[in-house]
Amino acid sequence: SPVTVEFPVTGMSCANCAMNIERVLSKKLPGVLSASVNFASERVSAAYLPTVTSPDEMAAAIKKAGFEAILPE
Ligand code: 9UX
Repeated sequence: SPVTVEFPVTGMSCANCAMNIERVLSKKLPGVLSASVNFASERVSAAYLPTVTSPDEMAAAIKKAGFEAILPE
């Protein structure tokens, strides 16, 4: 079953950055069902299948795209 996660992401300079991160997560990372990035609050909310992917993989994809995710402990 899907699990949701929410965490901060830093390094966004404009609103299109948020759309870029959404695209990276939802189109390039198998197992991510949906991703929503709020530019103003600098937060990511995502639904994913824990048998397929993980917040660590999301953070790695975000970092590769030039941003920094701050995962919960
Ligand atoms: Mo805005 Mo972000 O011009 O990767 S899209 S800086």
